[in-house]
Amino acid sequence: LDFSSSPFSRGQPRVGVDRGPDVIRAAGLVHRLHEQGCAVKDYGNLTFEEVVVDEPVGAVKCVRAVGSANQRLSEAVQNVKRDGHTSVLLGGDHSLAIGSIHGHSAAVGDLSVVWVDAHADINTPLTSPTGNIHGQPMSYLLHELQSKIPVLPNFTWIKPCVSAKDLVYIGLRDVDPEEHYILKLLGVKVFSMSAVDQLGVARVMEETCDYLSARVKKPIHLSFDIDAIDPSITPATGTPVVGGLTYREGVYITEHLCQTGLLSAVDMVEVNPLRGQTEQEVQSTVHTAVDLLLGCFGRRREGNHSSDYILPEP
Ligand code: EXY
Ligand code: MN
Ligand code: MN
Ligand code: MN
Repeated sequence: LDFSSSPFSRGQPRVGVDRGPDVIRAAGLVHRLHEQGCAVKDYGNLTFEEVVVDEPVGAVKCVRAVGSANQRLSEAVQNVKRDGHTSVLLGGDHSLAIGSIHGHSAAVGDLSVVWVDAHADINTPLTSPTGNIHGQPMSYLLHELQSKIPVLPNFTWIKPCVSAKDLVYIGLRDVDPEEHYILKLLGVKVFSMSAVDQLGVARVMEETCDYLSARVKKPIHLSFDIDAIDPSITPATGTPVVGGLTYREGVYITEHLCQTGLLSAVDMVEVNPLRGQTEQEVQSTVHTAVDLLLGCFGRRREGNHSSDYILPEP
């Protein structure tokens, strides 16, 4: 698997989320993936051209910077996928899902998207209450919302590439009224925290995979926002919301998706080391992000061993 990491924060107003990739690396992610038998290539941080003048367009902030960074990211992800690798994006804020999903789809065609988040991130530029693009990425990617998206500078390269029927949300608990309207209008499959409480995570994952593979089995893009996990475990993030997934529920989601054999790209976003009150809060957030990624790539809590292991003889 190949990393494209994007120390990018302009999809939201808080400093520090651009340091997410470096703290996740410093926690030994690449080494631990190697240990569990994954061939890993780390491309290092992508660099983005500086956008000097970036006045809001309507209410939407940092449009040009977000547009050009995602164009660069999309190309990086396309290269990784065309080389036949699994793409891992370390963010950065969740606006990066635009380039990550766009690039993934440009290389492999139709995708299933599993979006694990406290938030739906499906505001259009015209419904957004904040103007922050990290609350909007899905709106640019869905075919069904194309007619609701105004022309924006540096966004014209984006082609909608996901169908509403191929999208599943898990963990939602902070959805704006306009977003709720959109989810109902498009009939998007949502497992909110209420559904996780009701069904349990095992049934949520079973139903997620049944739903997504009911027609054809498509490659899966997992977009994991660390704020999906409860802030008692992952507090170092920009928009924490109480009542989230437990560590175990989060890891179960990754183990289950790994077992499908269809996981083709993963985003791990919104880790912000500057939002932790203490070093312990930062470490807990970062270690959880690492464990979720290890779960995506084969780590099992029952234990693992390589297929060529030979028990030593005395
Ligand atoms: N729904 C709010 C907005 O659109 O601004 C909050 C979005 C927070 C997004 C976080 C990263 O997932
Ligand atoms: Mn390669
Ligand atoms: Mn998000
Ligand atoms: Mn979120």
